[in-house]
Amino acid sequence: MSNEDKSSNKVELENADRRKFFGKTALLGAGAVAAPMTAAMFASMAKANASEAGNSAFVHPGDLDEYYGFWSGGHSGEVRILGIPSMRELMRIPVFNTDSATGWGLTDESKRIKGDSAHLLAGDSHHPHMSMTDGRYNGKYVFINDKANSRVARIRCDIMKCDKMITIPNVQAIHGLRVQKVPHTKYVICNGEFEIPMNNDGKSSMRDVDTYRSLFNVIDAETMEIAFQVMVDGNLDNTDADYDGKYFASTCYNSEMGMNLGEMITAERDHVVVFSLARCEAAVKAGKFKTYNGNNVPVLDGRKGSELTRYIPVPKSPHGMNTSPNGKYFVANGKLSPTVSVISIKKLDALFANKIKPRDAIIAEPELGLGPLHTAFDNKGNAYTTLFLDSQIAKWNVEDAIAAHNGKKVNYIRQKLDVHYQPGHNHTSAGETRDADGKWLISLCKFSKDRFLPVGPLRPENDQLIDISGDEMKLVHDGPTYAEPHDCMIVHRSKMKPLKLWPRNDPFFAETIAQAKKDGVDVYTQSKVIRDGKKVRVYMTSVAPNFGLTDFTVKLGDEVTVIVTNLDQVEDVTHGFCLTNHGVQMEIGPQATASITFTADKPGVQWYYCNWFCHALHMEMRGRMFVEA
Ligand code: K7E
Ligand code: CUA
Repeated sequence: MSNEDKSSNKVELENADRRKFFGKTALLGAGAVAAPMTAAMFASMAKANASEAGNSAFVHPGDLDEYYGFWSGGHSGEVRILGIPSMRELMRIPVFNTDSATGWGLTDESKRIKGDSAHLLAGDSHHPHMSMTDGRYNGKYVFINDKANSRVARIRCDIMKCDKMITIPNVQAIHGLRVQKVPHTKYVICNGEFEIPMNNDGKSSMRDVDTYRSLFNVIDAETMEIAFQVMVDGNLDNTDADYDGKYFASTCYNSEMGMNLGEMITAERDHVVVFSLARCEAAVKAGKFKTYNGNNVPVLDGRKGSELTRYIPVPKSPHGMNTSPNGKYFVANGKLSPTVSVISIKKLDALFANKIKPRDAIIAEPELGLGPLHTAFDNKGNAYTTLFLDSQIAKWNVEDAIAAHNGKKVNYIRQKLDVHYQPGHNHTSAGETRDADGKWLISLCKFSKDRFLPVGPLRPENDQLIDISGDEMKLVHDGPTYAEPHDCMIVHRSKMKPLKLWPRNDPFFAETIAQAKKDGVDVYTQSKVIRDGKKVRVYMTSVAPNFGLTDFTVKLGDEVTVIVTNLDQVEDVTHGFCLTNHGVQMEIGPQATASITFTADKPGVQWYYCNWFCHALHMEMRGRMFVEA
C-alpha cells in the first residue's frame, strides 16, 4: 500500500463512520468498512496514517499547520485566520465590526483608521484577497470589501490588523473584490453592485431607472485612494484579474436594470464586462472623465460601445468570476444556468482590436449541474465548481471541456462530490495564484442542517475541507463557522512573516505617539497626566503585573484619553485596559501603544483593570480613577 492509498483509506473510514452515525444510507466507499471501529481503534489508525500520509488533515497537538487560511466573516464584519488543514481558528481580525476584546471601533487608533465611517458599527465582509507579486501571494496585505457600507479595508499581515479603510463614493454595495496579480498588486479592483443615479442627491431622477449606473472601482493598493471608476451597463457582481497585467473581468447579472426580482431575471443572457487597464489609465491621463456628487474621483465611461471595455454575452445571471492559475481563462459561473462560460484571455487582444465578435472569446461552456456559483483550480488542469442547488462540487477538466465544445466526444466531468449543504464559494490551496498546488479545497457551505449538534434556530455555516491531492476528491473535515464566510483564500505559511512584538513607533499608533511628544511625554519611559482645558490625557506604561499609574484624578465632565504603552518584551504578553461602567476596554500588545477616549461622567472612585490574563498577579493589576464632582 502506498502512502496515498493509506491516506485515502483513512478518509473513507472517516466518511463512512460519520454517515453511519447520522443514519445515512448513502455510504461512500462502504466496502472499506469491514467491521465497526471503536473510537480508540480509529484514533490510533488516524494517527498512524497521519504520520505516513502525504496529505493528511490530522495536525497533532503542538504541530503547526502548513497553510494560513483567511476567511471572510460575512455579516459579522470581521476576517478570521484558520490553520489548514487542521481548520483550527487561529485569530479574528475585527474590521467593519466592533470588538470589545481588542477595542476595535472603540480605540482612538481604530477610529482614525475607520475615518469617515468610524460611527458605523456594522459591516458585511465577503472577499478577502492577498496582495501579489508576479502572480504569487507576497504576504503583505489582505484586502476585504464591506458590501453593507460600500467600504474596502486593508489588513497589514505583519501585525494582522486593519490599517486602512475607505468608503467608495458614487456607488452602493461594494461586492466582488480581487487584486491585480501581475506585475504586482498596484491596484485593488472591486464592483459597485447596486445601481444608483450618478448624482444621487435626492433632487432629480430618483425614480428614473434610466439614470441608474453601476461602477467598477480601481483602488491604489498602497495609498488606499481611488485611482478611477468605470461606468458600465448593467450592474456588477464578481471580478478577477488576468496574469498579464492587462485585463480585469466582472460578471453582470441584471443587465435588464430591473428593480425587482421578476424584472431582474427576464433576459436569457447577461454579460461579462472586460476592462482594458492600459486604455483606462490612458483615458484618466488624457482627462477623459467626469466627476459626480461633488467629489473629484475620475469616472470613465465604459458603457457599451466604449473603447475601454468589451461586453461578452453569457447565459443568465452569472455570479462568480475566476481566473485559471495557468493564466489562460476567465471562468464565469452561470448561477441560473447550469453552465460555466470559459473565456480565452488570449483572444481578448483580438476582441479589443474588433477582429473577433464578443462570443468568439468563449471557447467552452460546459454543463456542470444546477446553480454553479464559484470555481477553483488545481495545478493539473482541473476546475472545481460549486453547485449551490445540487449541494455538490463538480470536478471537471478544462481542456476536455474545450474539446467537447469543439465537437469532440469526451466526458469533461471527473467527479461530483456531495457537500453539506448548498455551497457558495470554494477555494483551493493557493488556487488563485501561480502557486496553485492541488492539495486542498474548501467548500463554504451555506447550510449545516444535521451536521452538528443543534444550537437553536440559528445554525452555523459549514466550511468543509476536501483533499484533492488524489484522483478523487475526499471530504475530510466539517468546520462549523459563524455568520457568514462567503469566501476564503489559502496561502502557504512560507509566504507569511507575522511579527512577534509590535515595532516601537509603528504607523498604527504614530499619531498617538506624536501627540505624546507634543505633550512632552516619552511613552516608553514615562507615566504622566496632562491637562489641556477640559481634555485630560493620561499616559501610563504597563509591565506585568503593574500599570505605571495606580491612580489618576480628573474632574466630572472631562474628556479623558487614556494612553497605555505595554513595555513587556515577552512574546504573547498582552495587557488590557478596562474601565468599569464606562464601556471602555482595549488590547495593548507587547510594545504597543493604544489609546481610548471617553467622558468622565460618573463621580467618585472608578476602578480600571487589566482584562487580559497576563500574570499570576493579573487580578491585582488595577488602579483608581478619582472623579471630582
Ligand atoms: Cu458568491 Cu459575496 Cu462572493 Cu457570497 S458572493 S457566495
Ligand atoms: Cu496585565 Cu492582566
